Amino acid sequence: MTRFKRRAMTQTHAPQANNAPRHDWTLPQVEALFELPFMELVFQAASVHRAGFDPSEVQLSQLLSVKTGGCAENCGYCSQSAHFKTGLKAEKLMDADEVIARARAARDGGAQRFCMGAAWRELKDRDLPRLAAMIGGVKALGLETCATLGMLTADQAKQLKDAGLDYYNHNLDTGPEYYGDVVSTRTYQERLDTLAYVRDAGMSTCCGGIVGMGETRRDRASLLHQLATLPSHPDSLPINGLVPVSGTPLGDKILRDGAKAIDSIEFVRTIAVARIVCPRSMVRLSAGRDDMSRELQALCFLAGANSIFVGGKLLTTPLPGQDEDSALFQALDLRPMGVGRTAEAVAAE
Ligand code: SAM
Ligand code: DTB
Ligand code: SF4
Repeated sequence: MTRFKRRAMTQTHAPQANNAPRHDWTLPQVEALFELPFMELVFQAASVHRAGFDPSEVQLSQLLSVKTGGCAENCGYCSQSAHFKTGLKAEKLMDADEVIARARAARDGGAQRFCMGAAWRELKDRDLPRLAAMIGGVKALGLETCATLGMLTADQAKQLKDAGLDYYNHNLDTGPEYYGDVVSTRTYQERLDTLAYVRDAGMSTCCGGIVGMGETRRDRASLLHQLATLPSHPDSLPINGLVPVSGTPLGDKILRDGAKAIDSIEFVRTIAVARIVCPRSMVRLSAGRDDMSRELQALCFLAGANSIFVGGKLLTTPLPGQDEDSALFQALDLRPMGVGRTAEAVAAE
């Protein structure tokens, strides 16, 4: 008969009694959370989730790639890097009117936030006027605005804020130790600098990473440790599961080995630890959701995920469609977050 391994129910470094975010997490403490017995970890994470949020509410964001492909960076997972042959056709920056029309459709489909993504290493000043027109137009529809445009200067961050940008997405992607295996054209410190400009300009931050790139558990803990010790926790914390794209070094490795990018239970552990170390962040189940079963998504919501991308497509890779997500919400008795309330208002309640 199989003997089940007994693991100690060690006391971990749970959040403070009032659920106030802590910024003094150490890497060993974050690693210790990963090591908890699974049921204990999910229970702790679900308790933290309930203390800060209504667990039946999930925030819905929709993405649009406003400038696709031809990117100068060499992020080893990305379909849009000009360094790899992925078969993706590079396109120019979209017109503001077309973006606004797509945002209106997203709003009418139930999205609360609209995120505009560009395959740029960094934002160029010459593109700012068109982006400002897009952002202003999307905001006028009553949507929260988000953009992810690569590195920014302090001045560009202020201009985006003035144009009406609520959130800026800029991911750390992985822990500093594994970072060099993922990308070499931009440093970890440059990512941290852009995040600082975004915070200083008064915008909310959206910052997370990718799992399933061949990193170790320690690398995942290290990513979450970085996020939990930022001067302020990310307002949105996307956890992307690697979508293996043929032609990219990291995608090809997974496709060649025929392995799953990451074990499902380990993915749930990552969500749970993110929820515990960043108790007020909106933890977003991001890329990779298309390949997840309903049961796995349910476990992620139980473990504290409370935000998803919707609308059938991320930037270049697929997502479940509206019908599938509606059926999932119905089956799990979930509802879109705070219709009529912003994510910040919900978090502040
Ligand atoms: N170029 C900008 C940048 O890198 O900041 C914005 C767009 S970029 C595509 C946004 C994020 O998408 C990346 O930081 C990465 O975390 C995620 N991403 C890109 N390709 C992915 C893939 N194949 N699987 C999972 N996540 C991916
Ligand atoms: C984030 O962390 N995930 C989103 C959003 N921020 C911009 C992007 C996921 C992209 C997945 C790959 C693709 O569709 O090209
Ligand atoms: Fe460019 Fe962003 Fe893709 Fe990196 S993740 S190659 S910066 S589009």
